[in-house]
Amino acid sequence: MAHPEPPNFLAGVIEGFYGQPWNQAERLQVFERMAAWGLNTYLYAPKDDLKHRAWWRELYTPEQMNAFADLLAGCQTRGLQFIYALSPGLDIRYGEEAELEKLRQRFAQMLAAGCRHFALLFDDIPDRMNPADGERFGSCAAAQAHVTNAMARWIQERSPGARLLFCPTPYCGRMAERNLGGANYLETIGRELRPEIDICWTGPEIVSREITLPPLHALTRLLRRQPIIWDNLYANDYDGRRFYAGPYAGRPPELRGAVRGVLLNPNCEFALNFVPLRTFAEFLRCSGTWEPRAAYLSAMSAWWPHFATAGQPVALADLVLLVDGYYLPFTEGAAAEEFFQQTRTLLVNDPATWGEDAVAFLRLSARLRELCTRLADLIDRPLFYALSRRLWELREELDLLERYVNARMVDPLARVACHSDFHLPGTYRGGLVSKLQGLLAAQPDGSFDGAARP
Ligand code: GDL
Repeated sequence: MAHPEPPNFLAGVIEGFYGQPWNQAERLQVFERMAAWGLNTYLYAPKDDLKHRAWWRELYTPEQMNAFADLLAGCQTRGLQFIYALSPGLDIRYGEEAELEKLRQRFAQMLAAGCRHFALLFDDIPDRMNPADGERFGSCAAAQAHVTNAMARWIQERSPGARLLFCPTPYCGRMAERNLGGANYLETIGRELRPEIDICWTGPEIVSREITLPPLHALTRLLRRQPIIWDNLYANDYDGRRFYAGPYAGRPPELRGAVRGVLLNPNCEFALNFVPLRTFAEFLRCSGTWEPRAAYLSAMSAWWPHFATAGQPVALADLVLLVDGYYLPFTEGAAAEEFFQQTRTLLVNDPATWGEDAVAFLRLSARLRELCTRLADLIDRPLFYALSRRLWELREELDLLERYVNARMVDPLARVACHSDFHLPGTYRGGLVSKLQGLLAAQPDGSFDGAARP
């Protein structure tokens, strides 16, 4: 079958996070949304598919290949391109022909199922090689360029016009500054990697609050090509307590002209990616200035029908208040930020002066807590399961704060200790991780101080 030429600008989704990969139904659903919203590329790279990384030499079973064939068909019928990624960097011996042969076998299996585009990822690996490779190549960059170029030639012969993506070992500004991967890594890659190979980049940080143009221009000169942004803005695999459902933000619309593509590596929980993908797709299409809050509110209205319940309905304003608390890694949404600031001010003030402020806090907190309870009746169970631990935790904190405020209101001057039978030592904020978290205090400048807490 004739394949359409791939679009030059890659816009889409990377399933590239740590943790449980999405299931087949979720992937097909993401394809549906991507096609509806004008995205064109899905990159398969779940870190914890054993055969993507740890067991990169192992062929898939026929059953696993059937599942891939369905995914490939799912992309093809929707005009999306499917990119299959392998991450061999944990233990590959770059100079050995047998290792290249393993890579060819893995890609041949995917080619036979109809896959045309590929990626080799060298992120999150040890930045050293075995002595034989060190002697032959001199640097990780040269070794990776050798393997990737060889695979590029091999793929082109079998899949003319194929895209091949490469993720460098230093894949963000901070890592490059620290010379991860060795001195002059990016220069070497820029010089030695065939020019048609795309290079992934996450911005100044692994999770970049902002991605601006001047550093990208410098990077483009170094790499001798524009990069592809692997955007971790919404990735939440590094913090199980959070998810991000705020608007795509911190990137100028001009970004689109400075890179070969932008691919989003989103929340692990598939159900929580509605607003991220929708606002991201809208950002890529927008002309003029980008208004993240407006895009968010419009996406929230579109997401709202997914919150139908078997019990009391959920008001859109309440939902916005909740999701504002799970917005972006570095920012809360306006309603959540205001609630937090008001609560903090209340608690530092003398309870004798609280008056209406305490009543306002109790009203808003109860509204949010009530919403958390109501969401247990969500008809969309995967959505509820994705939310439930966070809802539980939030409800518990609100409940404790309300008990505290109520206790102080009864007798503002007594300052008797506040106890709650629902927040007892051991079961409330207990466990090893919590204890370890208490050992070091994060300072405002990002450093840590062990002396700050006894
Ligand atoms: C990373 C990993 C990615 C992970 C993300 C967020 C890249 C290139 N690699 O470093 O798999 O999901 O951070 O934790 O971003």
